[in-house]
Amino acid sequence: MGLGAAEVVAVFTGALSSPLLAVGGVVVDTVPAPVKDFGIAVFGTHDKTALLTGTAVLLAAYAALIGIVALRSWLWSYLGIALFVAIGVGAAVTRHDAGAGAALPSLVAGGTAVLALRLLLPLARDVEPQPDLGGSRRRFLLGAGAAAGVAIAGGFGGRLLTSRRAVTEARKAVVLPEPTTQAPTVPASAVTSNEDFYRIDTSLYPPQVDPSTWELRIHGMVRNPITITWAQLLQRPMIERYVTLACVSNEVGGDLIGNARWLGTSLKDLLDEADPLPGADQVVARSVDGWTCGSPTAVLRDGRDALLAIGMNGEPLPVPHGFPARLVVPGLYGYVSACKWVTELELTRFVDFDAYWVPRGWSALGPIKTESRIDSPRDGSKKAAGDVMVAGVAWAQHRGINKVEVQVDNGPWTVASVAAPVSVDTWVQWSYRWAATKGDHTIRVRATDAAGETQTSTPAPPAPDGATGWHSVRVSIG
Ligand SMILES: Nc1nc2c(c(=O)[nH]1)N[C@H]1C(S)=C(S)[C@@H](COP(=O)(O)O)O[C@H]1N2
Ligand SMILES: [Mo]
Repeated sequence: MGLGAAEVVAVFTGALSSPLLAVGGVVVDTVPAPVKDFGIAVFGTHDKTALLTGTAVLLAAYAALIGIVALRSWLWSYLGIALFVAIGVGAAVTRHDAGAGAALPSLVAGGTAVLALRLLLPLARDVEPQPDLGGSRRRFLLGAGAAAGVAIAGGFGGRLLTSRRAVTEARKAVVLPEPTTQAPTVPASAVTSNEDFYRIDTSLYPPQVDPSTWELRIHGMVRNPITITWAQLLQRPMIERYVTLACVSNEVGGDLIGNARWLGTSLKDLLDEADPLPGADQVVARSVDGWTCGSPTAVLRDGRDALLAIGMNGEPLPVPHGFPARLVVPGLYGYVSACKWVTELELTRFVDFDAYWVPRGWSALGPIKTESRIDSPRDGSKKAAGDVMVAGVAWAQHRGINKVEVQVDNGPWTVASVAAPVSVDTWVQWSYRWAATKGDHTIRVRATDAAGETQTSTPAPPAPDGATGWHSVRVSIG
């Protein structure tokens, strides 16, 4: 009941002040890397749901324990609730940008828990001495059931109201400016829709940023600190580009990669205006929720289409993808470049500042590695003998793909046909017509980038700077 009440209060004090989300956020920020990697390996992009469900189950067990303790000692049960409140308050007030009311949901949760205990305990006491007489068990179960009902209604009602208060309306009202330079048209099959685009971030509830109050501040080691508002951003020249975004956690053959049409203004131009001081080799982008990433200043200024993006596939950025503004940098993994809900760019030096993932064991520099993937046929599938189309994607952002080769079993490497690349910053689609013969076969793929470098066969895990190895699938031909 406490948690349910807290969700209702958090409608007004901010989603992240809910004890469940605040404590969950602390867990996300502090779990040791192996535990986090295990969570992602087991639950994939459902890791957040898994974390919140697990926490709720643990807390239900804790509440039951408090109830049992209360049958023997009020003092200990109150201390148990106080501990729960202390953890909730501690987590909520120490989150980045915590508001004045951050402690309130946890405090109300504690008060509600005490109240629930006082109401239910007398009913529970009646059960003990004479379990089968006078319907005492039934009264207790009814009381407990009613409490659970109120709790669930509060919890879900609160979350529903929170989503109503979200920036959905503000997002709908945004009219994207026309691009000054347009992206070429590309086949729909080479574009990932916003719905299918992978989502990776540390936030348990996506930050709700109203464009009317949004600002981007560029400061630190610059001659000319600048701040731009949403209205000023919309006035800037906008370019439209297809850029393939990839997550460093993507396993060989994985799907934490997507290609979208981004609309945004040149990051290089913004940085030129701020005029970085010599030696400022790192641009730290900071999100409204305190998350940071660091990109090499030289990379952002080398002329590639590094964007302060506001549009994704013709729409304002979806909220989980960074509305109203985020960074998109071709050639760098997301964790070192793609800051969503961005509000600050701080020019600094790599020796002076470690962004979010660096102390957690990931490399400070994260250029995307040349990789390729087989999408069809699927691993483990069965096909009839004869012509089988083998197809997939290959990427080497900002270098470009030169060649894709396919190998069946231990046969020769054969060059696959590659669709005309959109740009060096996007993946390419490749295909190979295979004359499949009866039996079990292994198909492998490897790509060579435009610098002539062939994707390494040596398998490496995602940490610390991206997975390597050749993707293969096993197919049985009958
Ligand atoms: N604010 C914020 N931005 C973030 C992250 C984050 O945790 N918080 N994660 C980054 C990572 S690791 C990746 S791979 C990309 C993913 O972007 P997407 O969710 O739009 O696909 O966002 C990046 N930007
Ligand atoms: Mo990532």
